[in-house]
Amino acid sequence: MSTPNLQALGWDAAWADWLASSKYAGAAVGRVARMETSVVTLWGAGEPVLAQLPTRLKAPEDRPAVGDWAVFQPGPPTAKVRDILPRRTLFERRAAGRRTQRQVVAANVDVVFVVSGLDGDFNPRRIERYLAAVAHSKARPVVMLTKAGALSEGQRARVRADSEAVAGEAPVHLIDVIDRVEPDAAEQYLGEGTTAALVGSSGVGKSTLLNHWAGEQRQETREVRARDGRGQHTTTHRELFVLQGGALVIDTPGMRELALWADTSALEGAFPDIEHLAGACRFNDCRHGAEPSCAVRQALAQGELDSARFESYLALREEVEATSAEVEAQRRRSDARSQRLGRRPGSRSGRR
Ligand SMILES: Nc1nc2c(ncn2[C@@H]2O[C@H](COP(=O)(O)OP(=O)(O)OP(=O)(O)O)[C@@H](O)[C@H]2O)c(=O)[nH]1
Ligand SMILES: [Mg+2]
Ligand SMILES: [Zn+2]
Repeated sequence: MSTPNLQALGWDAAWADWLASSKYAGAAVGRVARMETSVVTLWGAGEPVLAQLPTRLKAPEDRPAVGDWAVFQPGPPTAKVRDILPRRTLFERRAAGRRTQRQVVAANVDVVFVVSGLDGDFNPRRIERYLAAVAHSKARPVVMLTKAGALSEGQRARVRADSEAVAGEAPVHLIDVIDRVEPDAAEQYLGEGTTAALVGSSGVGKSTLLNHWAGEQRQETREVRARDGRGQHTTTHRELFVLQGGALVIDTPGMRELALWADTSALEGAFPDIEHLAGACRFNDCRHGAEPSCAVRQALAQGELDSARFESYLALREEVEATSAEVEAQRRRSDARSQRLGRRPGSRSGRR
């Protein structure tokens, strides 16, 4: 199989300029199309290249993500990744496990489709959480509510209203690619050279959407479990696909939970209504708790701001702040350790 060329994969003048003025001028580059633990699949140089990662890029938080541009040293014997180009956008989350660290999901994506099924998976709180992660990524969010065919007109209107109330500036689409409800609603976001990612819980129909856009079965899909309506984690790798029209789409495995890796400014992006209200609070660092003249509390009392949405905002803020505090504590501990060992604080070896 021959891979698309660099231009077809989204390589543009700005990427080329970066490379030409870097210490890697003239080196081979490729786009990460698939990621396994220590091997990446790179496209853009004829045949797919399987490249090894250097130690420096092996830690989960430092690893390349699908969508990254990588400078590499071609084989033989084996191709090796030398570096990753600075990312324009990055969808990331907090990794599961005790250690506080991030996990990169998809890089250099223009659009993130937040996919949610209207068959039981639907939950406005989950959409808020995903939108906060998209705001942090700097990509453009689009909410795709799948399996709309089973809903009556009235139910659709209600779901649409509930979703638009939490979607902020993100467009919301109710679709069904099997029962053909607005099956081509996403076309407007899939222009030539655009990179999009599909994210959401297992079983919501991410791979089904990809197959529909591709016009053929590129990814396996599987029914949700009859017992609880949950997906079966059918997709197990993040992978890049090229559509006929020239758009690039990253399909991802369903997430059990999306723990945020973000800063509070991402919440501003996901909760523009609350941010707007906050502009009228007396204190510009108002936490919307017990402060006097809090416009957010006032809007709550007057029923202009939904209390479930405000609770959700507070919970996500707490989560983001707790993670930042843990990261800071981790950094201090490792700097102290480095100093004891006589290393420069913050040096790579000190951070491991
Ligand atoms: N009726 C209907 N069924 C859908 C739609 N989208 C997906 N499905 C069904 O939902 C099930 C799960 O779809 P997948 O595409 O495998 O879901 P996924 O999000 O890729 O799941 P993971 O790979 O596990 O994360 C399949 O049986 C699909 O046929 C839709 O719009 N309408
Ligand atoms: Mg899938
Ligand atoms: Zn306030």
